Amino acid sequence: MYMRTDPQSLAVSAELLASGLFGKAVERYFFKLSLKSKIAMQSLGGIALRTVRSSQAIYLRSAVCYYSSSSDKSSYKCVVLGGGAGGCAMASKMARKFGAGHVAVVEPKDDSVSKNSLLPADVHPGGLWHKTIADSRQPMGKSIPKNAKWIKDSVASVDPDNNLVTTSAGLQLEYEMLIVAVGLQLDFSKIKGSIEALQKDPRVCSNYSPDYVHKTYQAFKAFPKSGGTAIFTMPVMPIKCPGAPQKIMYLFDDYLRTNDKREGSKILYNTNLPVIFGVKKYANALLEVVEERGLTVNFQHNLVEVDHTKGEATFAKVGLDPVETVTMSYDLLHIAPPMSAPDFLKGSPLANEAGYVDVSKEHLQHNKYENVFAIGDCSSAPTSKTAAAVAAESGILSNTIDAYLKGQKPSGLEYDGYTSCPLITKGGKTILAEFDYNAQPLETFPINQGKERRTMWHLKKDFMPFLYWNMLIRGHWHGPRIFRKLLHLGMGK
Ligand code: UQ1
Repeated sequence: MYMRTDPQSLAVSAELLASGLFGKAVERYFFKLSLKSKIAMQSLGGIALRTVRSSQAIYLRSAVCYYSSSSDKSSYKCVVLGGGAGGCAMASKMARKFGAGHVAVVEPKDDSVSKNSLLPADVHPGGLWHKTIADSRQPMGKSIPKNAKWIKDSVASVDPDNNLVTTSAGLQLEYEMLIVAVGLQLDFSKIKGSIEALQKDPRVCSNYSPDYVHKTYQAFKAFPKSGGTAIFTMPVMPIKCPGAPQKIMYLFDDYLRTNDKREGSKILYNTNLPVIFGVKKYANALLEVVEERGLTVNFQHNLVEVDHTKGEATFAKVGLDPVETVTMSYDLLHIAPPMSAPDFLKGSPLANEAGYVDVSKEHLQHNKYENVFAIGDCSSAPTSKTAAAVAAESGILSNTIDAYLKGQKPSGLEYDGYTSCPLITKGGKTILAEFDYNAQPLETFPINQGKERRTMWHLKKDFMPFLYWNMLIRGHWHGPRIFRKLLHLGMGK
């Protein structure tokens, strides 16, 4: 029945429905059923009703229960919130599964931006990187699958008890299954003066913001030839792409060296964390890089204020009671802002206490609402939030949804937290960190990935964008697990 979605059927159905109490009763009844019984009802009802030609009116009424397309309310088998990597990957999979017209993607942005854009790919410093900002994005309409409906709006609220999403423009979307993939929001407002500094001070930049990423390379170029102080900040976790705040520092160091400006300059990495990286193997490798390049790391320094009129940044020293602050002058300040779950999610029935979608970390299915799933940065899965994690999660979630549609509990392969961070340590060199929930390395290649390597730089620079745009967001890339198994001859994890 739910196949009858063409406008004429719907128009007729709408009329019949409006004029008949019976139709309303059927509608209410159908929406109260669980998805499993709905599917059973659809099949049984479909067979029965199709054979009784005289009951066409009832048939049409039932059809409209699924696709009542009045101007402010519509229904879908699957609604996906978010058009980022996870949203597009899952929308592609679901649209292939359910066919055209059954999947909606709610996403307000015009452009689709690769997580690569958080990385120096966007910055393109002085020929170190043969890519431009434009390479890291494409129009959203190209990323959202053609056979899914793009609803260009943001989410105002989700009512999972009634399977209903309301958008900011007041549109109501009824769903049978909901996939939440809304990412994280950037909380620049938590750093006093940072937004004004980003708007007005050419020395202040952030690769995390699509609005200010273009300033980074400008700030590189404007850095005083006579020397100065550059500060790169790392906020309270979790953030997306947690390697990005230090990668840009390594590229800046490289930029200064290439342009004969390094002498007389101080480069500081002021991080809220007590470690440079959460996995010991890679942390040790990075500490060697930092030492060799003469970079200063100030642990447990959290950026709290920027005064661009004085060119000063103030940091709270973490863990001290009473809190102590230290103010430093800058000639370049790269800000990685704190992040959090989008506001509509915080405090919603879908969220855990921290505001993330409360899903099982093994199967990504909601802990309370079995027809709700999450992927990517907005989920409560305690992995490091990267596109590589999204890739691995998309394979797991696909299995979870298949099991759900068969009325089964998810079983089989569990998500091990696989994530990856290609740590660019200079133009031409990358440490490819790959690890799991337990911060244990989970490396694809049978070589020591803790070493800076040119091969990994090429993998990152030349292959990852292809993988992202052509495989991941189309729902065809589930991470390198199979290759890891093959390359390790089936041994290891
Ligand atoms: C990966 O799967 C992925 O997602 C597409 C990334 O983001 C763009 C990555 O950076 C990395 C490293 C991986 C892992 C892939 C391989 C082949 C090791």
